[in-house]
Amino acid sequence: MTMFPQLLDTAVEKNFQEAVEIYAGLGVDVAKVVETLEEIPVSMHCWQGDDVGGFEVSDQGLSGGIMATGDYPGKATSPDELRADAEKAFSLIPGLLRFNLHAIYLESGGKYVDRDVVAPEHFANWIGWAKERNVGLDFNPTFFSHPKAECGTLSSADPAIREFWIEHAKRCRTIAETFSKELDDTVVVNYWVPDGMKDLPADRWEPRKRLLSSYDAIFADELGGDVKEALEGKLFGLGSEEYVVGSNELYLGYAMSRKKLLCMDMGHYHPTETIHDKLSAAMMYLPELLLHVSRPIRWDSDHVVIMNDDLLSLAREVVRGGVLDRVYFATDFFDASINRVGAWTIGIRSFKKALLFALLEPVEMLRRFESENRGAERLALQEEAKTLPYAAVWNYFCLKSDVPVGPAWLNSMRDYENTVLSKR
Ligand code: RNT
Ligand code: ZN
Repeated sequence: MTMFPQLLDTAVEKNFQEAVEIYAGLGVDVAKVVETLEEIPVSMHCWQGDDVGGFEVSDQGLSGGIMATGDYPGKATSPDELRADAEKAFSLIPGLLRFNLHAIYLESGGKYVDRDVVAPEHFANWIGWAKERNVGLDFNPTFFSHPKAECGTLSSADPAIREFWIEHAKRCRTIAETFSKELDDTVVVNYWVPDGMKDLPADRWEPRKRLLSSYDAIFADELGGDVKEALEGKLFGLGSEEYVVGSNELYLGYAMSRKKLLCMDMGHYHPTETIHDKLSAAMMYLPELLLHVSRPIRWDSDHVVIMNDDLLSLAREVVRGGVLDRVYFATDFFDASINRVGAWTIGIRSFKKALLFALLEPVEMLRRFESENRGAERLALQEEAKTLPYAAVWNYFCLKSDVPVGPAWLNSMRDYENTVLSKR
């Protein structure tokens, strides 16, 4: 079995000191960067751990225009397994993490509890775990994988179906409120509904009107605690290729007029459209945003995040805009074809690396070149930044955070697979 060597602490520290000097020469204060990175929370999505299955007693199967493909062995089949797997991933990822739950991850003691009766008591174990681990929780109502979600949810033409899902959402708000009070923390709730049509609709208007009035009904009551609510639009999904009721424009307007957050998922736009340029536009009007950190490939919006240009561009915009305190980061991908603890770790380590890369860029110099119309220097310095020793800073950050440095985390993943996951 391949064992990846762990770098010596002394080598990590030495390389780090060299990097500090190199960056200082470009006006970048590395110590400050590391401090900033440490404080940026990323909300790790629970659903990579079990392919978006959840723990409802009657298994509905994944539906709603999203799909997890692959059958790599070892997925979590109970809340305890999911918690153990998440903890394993936590031990491999540096810096602050939160945990992002969906309503279908309830624990109902073997009884079937339908969506319109979910309550805080079904999340008591999660709250206990979060307290013990000192990790914040975020939440999502689940508007998919349910017989009443087959022909729309909050935009359905059938008032009884709408009522059912409005009730679900209201109950989820109470759960989030409980999280916030119990953990004395801000909780982000994200609303994503799969409502849409495969082919040319006769009417694009009425479903949108109904969706808006459903949301207005959901949000009618003030919530206690500190709960932030975001709406996530989408261009298309599997089986909703032509029309998705909750589109980006609809939710941008809704978020602005109702003082909610807009959630932008990196995989929810035209296949070649990226979201980094949208931040400085949307945030002229929106105080806060939720970002779903993901990676689209062709028709799929949820591949494991890697440090590609899209990710770097997004990190840059948040950093350069100085809006780290106005943006919430949540990961959203699900790959059932690889080790799931590995998927979480790859994705979130990559995202944190991208944030670090952005924080280390010599932005002051770049801005000066820009104002002096020195385009070659501006471009050259951005290219040179790609070969600056950011990896030395990353390694130091991992060491300081007490997680494996470099590919050594793979030893731990493999060990967990052999001793735990493969026994399931
Ligand atoms: C689906 C959305 C949504 C889901 C999760 C499970 O296209 O991206 O965020 O992935 O709610
Ligand atoms: Zn998403």
